[in-house]
Amino acid sequence: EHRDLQWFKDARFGLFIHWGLYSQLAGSWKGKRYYGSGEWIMHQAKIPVKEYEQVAKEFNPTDFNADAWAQLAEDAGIKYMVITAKHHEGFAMYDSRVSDFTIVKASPFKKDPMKALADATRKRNIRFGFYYSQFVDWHETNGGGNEWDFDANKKNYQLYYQQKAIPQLKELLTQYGPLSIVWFDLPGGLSKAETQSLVDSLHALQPQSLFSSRVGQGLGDYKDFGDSEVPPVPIKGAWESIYTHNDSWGYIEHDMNFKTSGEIIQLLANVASKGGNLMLNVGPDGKGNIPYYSKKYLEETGKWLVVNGES
Ligand code: JFZ
Repeated sequence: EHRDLQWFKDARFGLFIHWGLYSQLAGSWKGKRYYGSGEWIMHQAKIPVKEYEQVAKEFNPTDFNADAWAQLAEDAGIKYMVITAKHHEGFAMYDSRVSDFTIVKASPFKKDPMKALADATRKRNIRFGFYYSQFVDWHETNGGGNEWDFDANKKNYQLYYQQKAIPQLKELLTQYGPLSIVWFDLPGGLSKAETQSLVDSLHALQPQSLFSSRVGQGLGDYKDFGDSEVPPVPIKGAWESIYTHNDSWGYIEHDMNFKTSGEIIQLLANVASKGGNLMLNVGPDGKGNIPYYSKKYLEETGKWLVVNGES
């Protein structure tokens, strides 16, 4: 297959967005504050599925504005956007028929923000893609990772892939127009042959869509380095470094350790000098607002790029 990697190699700068029910929790559960990766709070606090489901009832991101997010990306000089359609918590941030645990069915918001974002980015020629946690799903009996509610020895990962992950990935690849990227994460539960058939069946739906290396078994279309990792020397081929703007991927109210625009520009230059892309993450809050400092420093970065950058 001849998948077009040129746009990706030329892109240099992507925006990663982690947004889900964890954004509503904002790093706190039952009065206790957590730090690190806010999107891992269900795991950190060992929150039972039944209790975690209640968070959806409080999640109503009425400030969400797809055009404002896409405009910020454009102003920052960003060429592609990847957003969490479903993270490890198992909550679909889009209209899924496969599960009831979705923003449309389980939250008072009732709308599909991913549809709006797909449209808003397309209007601005920003490439669009979804992050999807294909193995880890703490909401499901047979999903990877939740061993506080469910017995690890009784898990049937194949069943989870058949009943949730694959049907949801097919929805994402058929209902949002062209997807430039499907950003898989943390592989598990599948052999190389099974991963190959997963990849083939999904690529059949959108042959041009690039799959991240974390689809597993060396079957991705480009290479992702570990979090906050830049190779020491130039690397050939298509690759990406991922960093988050502060210390967490998902929104944490008490995490103010944001990189300044100067630091973002240095990071961009370092990654670009080695031949790769920087995908920088922001974590919008439970109301749908991108944090003030993320907006400010991204806008400053974009202004610098207009004056000093290539495009
Ligand atoms: C994963 C997720 O668990 C995390 O919540 C976040 O979404 C991040 C972008 O991806 O975490 C990882 C996955 C792989 C590595 C490190 C963290 N790795 O390969 O170094």
